[in-house]
Amino acid sequence: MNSYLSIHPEVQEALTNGKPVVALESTIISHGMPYPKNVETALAVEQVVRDNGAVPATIAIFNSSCYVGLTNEELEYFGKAKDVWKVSLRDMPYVISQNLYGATTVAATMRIASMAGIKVFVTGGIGGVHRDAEKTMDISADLTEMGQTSVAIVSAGVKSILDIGLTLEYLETMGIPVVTYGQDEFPSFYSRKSGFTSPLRLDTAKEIAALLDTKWKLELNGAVLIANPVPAKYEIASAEMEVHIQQALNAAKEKNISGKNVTPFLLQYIAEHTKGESLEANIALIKHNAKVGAEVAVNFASLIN
Ligand code: PSU
Ligand code: MN
Repeated sequence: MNSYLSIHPEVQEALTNGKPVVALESTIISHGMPYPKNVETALAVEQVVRDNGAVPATIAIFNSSCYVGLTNEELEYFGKAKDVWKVSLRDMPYVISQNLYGATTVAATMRIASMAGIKVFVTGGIGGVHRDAEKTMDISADLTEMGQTSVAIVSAGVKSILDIGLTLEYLETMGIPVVTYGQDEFPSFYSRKSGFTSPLRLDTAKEIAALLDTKWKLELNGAVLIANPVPAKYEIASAEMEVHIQQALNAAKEKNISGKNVTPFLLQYIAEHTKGESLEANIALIKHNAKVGAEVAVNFASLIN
């Protein structure tokens, strides 16, 4: 056992007995949503995972250790505290050796989930290739991590703060299957549409689990990205979001926002300027992702046991 891992006893019991487990990230709690909605959502998402037959394992860093499965009090801390680091792969050794609090991104969460033996991970939106990346080189470590770590990620597609076309190209280069659940078009987080046809489509959790099992038995290491469209009722039209996204991008440029601050800045700007609507969509889609992720984890566990 890796000495930097602290696995919650309930999660450990499930892993030991081959029961389905779903990993969840903490950057979305500390840096992706305002308090107290972030904590309420994190708790509700864990409950959705349980209701659908899997054990939730929210991942974060503290006490110089990677925690897999948090208590409600720990979740509350990560939602409330202001001094929590946003931890991608490159930040892990610093935050652990300095004994700081770290909320893990998709990249860091995937890696820690994989260390613990968890195969399915649910989030809202992934990082990707940013607009203007040909000038800024801003490509999320989420993508390079997906190229090497064998965990399935359920997200609501790619947010259009990113360049969706370039992100899909990058995923293809890295050999990462991109499967949209139940429709032909790749979704763009707030919207079920993006203008891009999904590279692959599957209509059942069972078929997705079979794809995962096949990929990894072929020793094709790396992630599978499962894009789950936002429920239609909560969808926000792309044209409406584009106005806010353009304003957010302009504000980021004016303020010279760079590096790891870009994504949190854009997310916060958009959340503030679209008020309740985008937050409500965000909460609805992550709960829906949790349901699909749990179903995939349940089907995958039944295949390998
Ligand atoms: N996109 C969202 N919500 C989020 C993030 C991205 O819609 O909360 C977070 C995730 O934790 C993701 C990270 O892994 O931002 C990507 O950051 P960066 O672009 O700096 O790699
Ligand atoms: Mn970046």
